[in-house]
Amino acid sequence: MNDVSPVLEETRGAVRLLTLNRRASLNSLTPELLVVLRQALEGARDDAGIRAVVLTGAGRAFSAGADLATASPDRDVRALLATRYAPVIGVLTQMETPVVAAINGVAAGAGLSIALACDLRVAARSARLIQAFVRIGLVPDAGATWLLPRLVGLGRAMEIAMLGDDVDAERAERWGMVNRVVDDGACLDEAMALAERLAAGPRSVGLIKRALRQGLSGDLAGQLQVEEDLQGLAIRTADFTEGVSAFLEKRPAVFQGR
Ligand code: T3D
Repeated sequence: MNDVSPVLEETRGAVRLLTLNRRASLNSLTPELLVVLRQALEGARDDAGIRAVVLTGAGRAFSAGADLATASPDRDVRALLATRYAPVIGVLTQMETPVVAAINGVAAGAGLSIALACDLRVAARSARLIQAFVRIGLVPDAGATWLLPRLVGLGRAMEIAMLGDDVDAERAERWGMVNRVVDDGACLDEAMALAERLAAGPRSVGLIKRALRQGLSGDLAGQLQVEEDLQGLAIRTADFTEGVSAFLEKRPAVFQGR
């Protein structure tokens, strides 16, 4: 019996670091890993002391997607997607706590979908992002067909998904799939630095995430309403009071995330 967790958790100040941990198969995704990952994300979401999350992979990969060693045409893939993958994508995109992906190496298939569902992405220079589904006769899943065109536009999404070619880190940055490319050894440090900045930010960081995520699905009139609601919340936070006081007193603001 293997008692090593498929997702490692570590707390660094106000940042929770989650590491996909099946390195022998490039952190391929099993139903068990997806359950543990969802629980770890929910734990971070529900912990008042955690104000940002970093998600990365152990070893030389972020994740190579679904574990193909156990894939089979007989599998109830609809149930698998609905009960294992969708909840992970749901919590990643709906939790107010921002999530930064440190794409330390290859991210393929549903492993890439999970990275695309994070709020910011830092890629190691040697990382490859691969919509590998078409290579094995599948359709992109775990939100990829929704997330990818919103990041790169429809034309580029068509190319990436239908050809399934490797997208190197530099092209991923040019096309908007990742926010930063850094030297290989610096990927986690850069992601942690971004997460620490977010963790030191005001409560409105989480409200901004909500606003931008909701805006992807709605129309302008609806979004103006979303902004009214969220600004109504933001203006009553202690962080807004602190932000204005700090501005008037010409000093850096010290936010508490509330
Ligand atoms: O049923 C369902 O679950 C449906 C849901 C599907 C969602 C999906 O994610 S479908 C897409 C699944 N992923 C892939 O098709 C990618 C498969 N992997 C690759 O194409 C390559 O491994 C990579 C391009 C990612 C990396 O290539 P490379 O040359 O750097 O590494 P490698 O030698 O191919 O892999 C290293 C080891 O990891 C190797 O095992 P070994 O020979 O050392 O014992 C390889 O078999 C294993 N591995 C890599 N990817 C997977 C995997 N084992 C299981 N599942 C994998 N996805």
